[in-house]
Amino acid sequence: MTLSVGFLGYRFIGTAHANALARLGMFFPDAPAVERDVLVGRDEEALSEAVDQLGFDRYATDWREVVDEVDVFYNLGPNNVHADPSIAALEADTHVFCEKPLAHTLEDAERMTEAARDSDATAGVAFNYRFVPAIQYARRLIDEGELGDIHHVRAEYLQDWLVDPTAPWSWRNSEEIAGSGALGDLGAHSLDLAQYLLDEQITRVSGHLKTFVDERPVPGESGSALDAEGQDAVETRPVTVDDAYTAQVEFGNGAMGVFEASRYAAGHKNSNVIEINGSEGSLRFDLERLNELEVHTGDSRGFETVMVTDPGDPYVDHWWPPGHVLGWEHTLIHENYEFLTAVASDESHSPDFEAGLAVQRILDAIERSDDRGEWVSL
Ligand code: SOE
Repeated sequence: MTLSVGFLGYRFIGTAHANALARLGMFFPDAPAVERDVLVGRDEEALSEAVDQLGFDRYATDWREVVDEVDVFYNLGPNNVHADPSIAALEADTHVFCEKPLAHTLEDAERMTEAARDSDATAGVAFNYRFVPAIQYARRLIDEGELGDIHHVRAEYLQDWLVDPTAPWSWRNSEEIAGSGALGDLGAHSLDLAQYLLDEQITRVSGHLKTFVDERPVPGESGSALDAEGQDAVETRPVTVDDAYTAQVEFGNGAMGVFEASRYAAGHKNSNVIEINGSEGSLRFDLERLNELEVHTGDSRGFETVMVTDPGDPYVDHWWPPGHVLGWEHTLIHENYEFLTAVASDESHSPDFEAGLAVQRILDAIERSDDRGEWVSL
């Protein structure tokens, strides 16, 4: 059976998923065969170029025509278009893989999850960092009790692409479109990772959000924020989301957590770090060194750096000999392998929309906590 696939969205993350589908059969021969059928967007010129570049058969400008024509619908658009197309697809029993965060509002995330519960199709949310070999290795260590009882988590996700006040306005700066800023874009990853690694839900939060630059220039016709003509008179739009957030949280087992994310942290490109401390040991992961895991257990005096590139390590036997390191794009190949395998065998995928909703509830609670200046329970 070949699964026909339609993508809504074809830029950064669309290209990353298209790359994953192109590599899948080569490295995961037991993965279901996939036909990159249709790309959906609004700009026909850009779409027709993307169709060729990403190896699709055709394009369409209305998702309504597509959601029941394909076997699998990938929702890779801005957050405010996650709900309606995904719900329409699920109502047609078309499988849906949706980018994170699940939606731009809690209400939409709830509607999407309801549709997933009522559908016979598989619904997955693309928290790709669960599929880093070192993260799965870390989860195994925690499951096997190597760290003892987990007491403390700290997670930071730092980028610097908004430090420059002339960095152009984009949908990621709009509450109406994105829902939140660093919180939903980056914090969603950390919160999901922590809940996944601990196998525990966050039960209460205290949050703080901050916007450092409150308006940004809109790109001109050249696509540049500072268009050659009128460098002094560029149009600006308000930034209505956070540039950074911090949160303290408590997990169901009583463990405490400290979370932060920023897109305004000079010098940090994509630093997604999580550290977990237990009664018997600790571990630390940094996406910028994703082939490694720092582990402290037993009597060792400090942390040992473990290269997670051996054939027995998660997914590694599909790739290269030990030490021939993997990169960010492999996380998407692994998650697509798992998702499409679940689709082909009519099973649910983990993380599903329930996991996406669980994170959305935390995002919402962090914002409410910031508004009220007090802890909020989930
Ligand atoms: C942009 O901040 C972004 O691409 C996020 O949207 C992704 O989820 C993250 O993986 C990298 O940064």
